[in-house]
Amino acid sequence: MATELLRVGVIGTGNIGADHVDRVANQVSGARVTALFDVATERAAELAGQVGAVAMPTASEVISSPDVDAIIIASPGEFHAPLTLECIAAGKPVLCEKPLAPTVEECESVIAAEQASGRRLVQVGFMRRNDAGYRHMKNNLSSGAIGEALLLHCEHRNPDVPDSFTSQMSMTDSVIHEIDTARWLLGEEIVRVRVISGKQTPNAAPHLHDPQLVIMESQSGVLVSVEVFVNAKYGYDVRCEVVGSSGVTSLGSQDLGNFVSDTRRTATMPANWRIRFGDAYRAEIQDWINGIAAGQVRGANSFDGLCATHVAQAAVRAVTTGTTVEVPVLEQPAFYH
Ligand code: NAD
Ligand code: ISE
Repeated sequence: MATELLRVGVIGTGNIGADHVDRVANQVSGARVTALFDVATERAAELAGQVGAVAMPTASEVISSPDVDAIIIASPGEFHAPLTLECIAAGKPVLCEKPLAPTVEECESVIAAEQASGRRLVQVGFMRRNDAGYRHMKNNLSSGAIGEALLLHCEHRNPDVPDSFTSQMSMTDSVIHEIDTARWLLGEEIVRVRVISGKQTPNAAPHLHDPQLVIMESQSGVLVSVEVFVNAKYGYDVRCEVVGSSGVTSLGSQDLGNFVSDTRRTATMPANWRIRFGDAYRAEIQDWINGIAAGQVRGANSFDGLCATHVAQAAVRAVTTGTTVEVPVLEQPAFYH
């Protein structure tokens, strides 16, 4: 007998939402897209036509639809918490893009509702946990191959950002990935954060500090440095290195292959996050679908989302005040063990 496909609704069909629609429809197994919503109704309708789904008039109708078993939220961050709360109230699993919510209070409301529902339903889109390179680093750490982690160095370079992008958004939109990665790789919490801005690139809008250097410290004292440079121009470049007590494990700039012409060898690198993390997004969505079939949340959960937002908010305060900001260490509820 053929297995029933998971029926997925997608809310927000912009950059990453449209990619997720394509992934569910064409790149992974076990699911199909049945309903979409975007405030840009024409875009949602066009996409729905391409994948045999229905464009619905509101997000609430997607969530409550009897033709939807699970939901992906890919709207801007400010709508994540209210939509996630609706999914929990409907008892439906949800993959919410990062951040779980921009404020700690909203993340807490999601955690409270999820626990009250008695079922873990929420996964947060920290897809670097599904990237082969980061997984390799995590294995090298947990196997003891490099000894004890002492330092974690990260680089996060985007080619460019719109003029509306702020120094604070470098923390909440970009560095939040390194915050989750650091927690996941080190297996402990970040306890303080400081942000330093030095010489400015001439390519950033005048209001944006770019690049910035974020220095964090973990519970056991591991120092985590993140260079965030969102107008690096030359490409999308994410690198990471853990220095351990007896070795080093790292993830370099991604090489997409090279060509030789006119006596020159040219290497190609990703132009954006879509290309760099394409395999990771696919693995994330496949794992989410498989997890739902097994009644599990396999990726970052809403407690991870809360912790990441706590650190990101501390980093925002660090940008604004120029001081070192302490981050409270939260006790993980047994529900999320
Ligand atoms: P985007 O602006 O391209 O797309 C957002 C879409 O949401 C737009 O089509 C917009 O019309 C729609 N929208 C706005 N208000 C809405 C509402 N109330 N209900 C439903 N739809 C609404 O943005 P994006 O780059 O696709 O980012 C969307 C989310 O995904 C953000 O939270 C972002 O942080 C996250 N994101 C994650 C990654 C990643 O690497 N995991 C990469 C990019 C974006
Ligand atoms: C974007 O929103 C993402 O989440 C990408 O993964 C990240 O690299 C980029 O800096 C963000 O703007």
